Amino acid sequence: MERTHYAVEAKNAIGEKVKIAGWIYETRDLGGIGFIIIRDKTGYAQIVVKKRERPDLAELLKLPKESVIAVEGTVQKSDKSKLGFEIVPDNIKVLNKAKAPLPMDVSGKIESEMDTRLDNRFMDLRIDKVRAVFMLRNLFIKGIRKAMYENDFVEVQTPKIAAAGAEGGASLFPVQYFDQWAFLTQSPQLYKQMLMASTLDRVFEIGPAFRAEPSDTSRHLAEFTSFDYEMAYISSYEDVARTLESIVVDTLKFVKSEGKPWLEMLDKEITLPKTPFPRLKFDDVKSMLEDEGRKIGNDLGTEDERVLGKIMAEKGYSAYFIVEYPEEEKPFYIMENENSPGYSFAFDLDYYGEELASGGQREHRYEKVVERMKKKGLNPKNFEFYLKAFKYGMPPHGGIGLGVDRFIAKSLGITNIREVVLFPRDQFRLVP
Ligand code: AMO
Repeated sequence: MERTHYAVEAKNAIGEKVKIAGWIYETRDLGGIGFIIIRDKTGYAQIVVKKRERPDLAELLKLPKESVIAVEGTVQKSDKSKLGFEIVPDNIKVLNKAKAPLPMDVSGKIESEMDTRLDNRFMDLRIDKVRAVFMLRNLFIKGIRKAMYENDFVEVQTPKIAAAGAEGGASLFPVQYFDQWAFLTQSPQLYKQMLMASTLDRVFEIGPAFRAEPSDTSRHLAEFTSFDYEMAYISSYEDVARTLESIVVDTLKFVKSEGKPWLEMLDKEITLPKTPFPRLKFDDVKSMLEDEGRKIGNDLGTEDERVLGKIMAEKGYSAYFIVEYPEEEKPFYIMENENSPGYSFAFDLDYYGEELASGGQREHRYEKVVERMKKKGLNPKNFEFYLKAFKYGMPPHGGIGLGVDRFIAKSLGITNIREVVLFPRDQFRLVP
């Protein structure tokens, strides 16, 4: 192995022999002595080289920035280095020389355009603040999984190529599937629901979802990461909402405690949302917004959500549910509220003035699902594979879909969702 320690770990190995490896961040030539600062995933280490010990010092210091080297040497304390330690090398090996000039600045001193950064994402990630975002993203995913396992959910993987969409035809991506047409799934909706008739009971998935959305916004992508769960034997949508609230809070607590070094690097803090998250009835939200001079129909637009976000922030809430939406704008799989015609058991979770998740109690009665499909202009024949699961013992159930990229961006106070996605896909970007 070229490495025994990461850069930051070397600090705890004073007096020991270590092997570290990474990219040359900077070199400094002070005549008889030279410094090479290398960077790896964890941070930086300084190599101090004396000319009389390395006659090739000048050459070493001329290595282009971002070349990859491996260093074997002894760690010593250093009061002069701001890292507090340096490495006296026995051996320096050049693993690969970088070409110059670099396609972008990676010192973090000159800010590059978003497009330049995304075109060179591999290099963009060498910037501390960018790397920190993705180390935190890793913790968000880990935190969600941990919370779900603790709540007895089973992790599943459902197909991403399917014969029918669940979230409206306009945003489907067709794919040629052998000699027929198929679609990239917009969400695992149909599959997670079918699993409720399977005894798996409580399932979750973290996976890609595809939407052919031509909208060029800072919160929509053509491919995003969706966190979905579905749970059976609920008695109302409240069971689903309560679960979501605890998953969101537990995940944020986990990231807050495990992500300290990365949060510090970003100079950010995670603020835990005030609990319990308010449950605002759609009609009350409508009145609140109409008092602000907004005209509201059966759904909320981006600007309505933003205004509501402001009102709720003034009351100290960053997360809140909007419950009991009119059924008209909600998908066929949502249960109507029979005691309150025109309304449904659908809810959204909004977070800092933006929709983060939607879900609710589903219609689990075969005849009623078929009825709702027809009402929404869908042909039940195209959904036979799904409807079959409702004929032979489908328990009452509900669930949610949450946009993971939005969750991360909003929690970190990042405006553009592309900042938290490694290789974002939108209508203008298919490579890298
Ligand atoms: P919905 O369509 O509301 O619901 O999607 C759920 C959540 O996914 C996120 N999201 C997106 N994120 C980035 N780019 C996009 N283009 C995009 N579209 C959606 C949002 C949204 O709240 N099947 C239902 C969920 C359910 O009822 O279980 C669904 O997909 O954060």
